[in-house]
Amino acid sequence: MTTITLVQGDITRQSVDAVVNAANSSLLGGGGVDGAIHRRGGPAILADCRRLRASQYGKGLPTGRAVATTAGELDARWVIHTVGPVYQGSGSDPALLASCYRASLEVADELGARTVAFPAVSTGAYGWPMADAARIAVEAVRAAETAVEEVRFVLFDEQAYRVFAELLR
Ligand code: AR6
Repeated sequence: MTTITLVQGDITRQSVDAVVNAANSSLLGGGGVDGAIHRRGGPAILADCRRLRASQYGKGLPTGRAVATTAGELDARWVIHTVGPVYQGSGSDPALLASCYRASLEVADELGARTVAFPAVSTGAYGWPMADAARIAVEAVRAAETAVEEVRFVLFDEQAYRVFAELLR
């Protein structure tokens, strides 16, 4: 039974088994959550990402997929990198966003992670409207068959927190 919890704050400050990164397919860093994770987690994360690019992800990590690295200096054992879809209005595919959550939880299960912190994937630079992204995220987690005991959504601002809280009421 997976419990969904909500926190307003910075995902890099969470103590969990795995922190999910809203990455891009290059796996080589960026802004938002990605920038914050690499800054606070230190260079070991990027070193692992480069190894992934040099081995099984030569062309990058496809949208909707997930892969784990060390969490470096974060208070976590792993970072699970997932690539959300860029929002494209009516042409956007919610299944790809749902896949980020499902794939991340599959990786968490392979690792044996029991507590996993997620950001609201695709709702920053990738432009997905928060209300829609939150509904997709919660539905995907609820539908997942996983041994993860706690899925913690970490929302950066109060408005995002309220959107998730309303959905979970
Ligand atoms: N903790 C929790 N949430 C955060 C934090 C934080 N430290 N910082 C931002 N958010 P984004 P995306 C929120 O842009 O939309 C990067 O450059 C933010 O307010 O991080 O999936 C990558 O390299 C928003 O609600 O991810 C990619 O190129 C949510 O996290 C691209 O951005 C996601 O915003 C991915 O874009």
